[in-house]
Amino acid sequence: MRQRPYSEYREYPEEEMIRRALEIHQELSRRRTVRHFSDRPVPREIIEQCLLAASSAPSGANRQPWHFVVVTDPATRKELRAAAETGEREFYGGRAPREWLEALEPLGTDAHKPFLEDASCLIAIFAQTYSLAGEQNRAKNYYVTESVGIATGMLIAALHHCGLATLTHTPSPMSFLKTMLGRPPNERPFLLLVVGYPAEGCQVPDIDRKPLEQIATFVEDESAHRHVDARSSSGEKRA
Ligand code: IYR
Repeated sequence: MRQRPYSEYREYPEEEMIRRALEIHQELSRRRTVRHFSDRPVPREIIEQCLLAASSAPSGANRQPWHFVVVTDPATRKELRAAAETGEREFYGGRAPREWLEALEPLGTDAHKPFLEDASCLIAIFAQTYSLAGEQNRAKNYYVTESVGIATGMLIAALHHCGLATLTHTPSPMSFLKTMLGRPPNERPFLLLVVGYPAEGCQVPDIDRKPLEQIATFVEDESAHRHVDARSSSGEKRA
């Protein structure tokens, strides 16, 4: 493939890098999954730009194996809600193992999905298991789940950055999304993203995020540590 200079890369002084790191940590930490939405419409321009941001995600062999169906039509949202609730009633009414239901209990979720109608915008995300590069010309896609997962994460972050709330809804089963939204055979439903403004007085579960020690392990060059210690003002060796 033709190569070109990476002229859009930006380098920052280290102080600014640290400031930016703190800033993105704070901004993303303010994101919460919301389950109560107002019906306030979301400007289409914002959705379009956020989808383009999501679609800049890295993907296996750059196949960009995703498709986003944006549903704002109230009648379609009503139908999607009905179909989702049918499956969810079975899930909560016996199909889900007891252990799974116990894990969900603190979140207070059940088969009622009013947010699918309340929120003004739903984005059904589809994963393309293969690309249709023309009639009868299938091209296998690679790392589809990873690619679509990364794009979805970027979409959620982009929408949050613009001041919109989201809910990653995983109706079970999800096949109705494919039939109701008329998607082609090379696509499988990945996730239904509910997008909008939180309802007035919206409450969220009082959860914690794991501390750094629990989520990360650093494998570092010990000699690099000694170097830093040697430079420290006291000059004392750490215990
Ligand atoms: N699909 C169900 C169940 C559900 C599963 C998980 I894992 C969650 O974090 C939340 C819900 C539902 O949407 O209610």
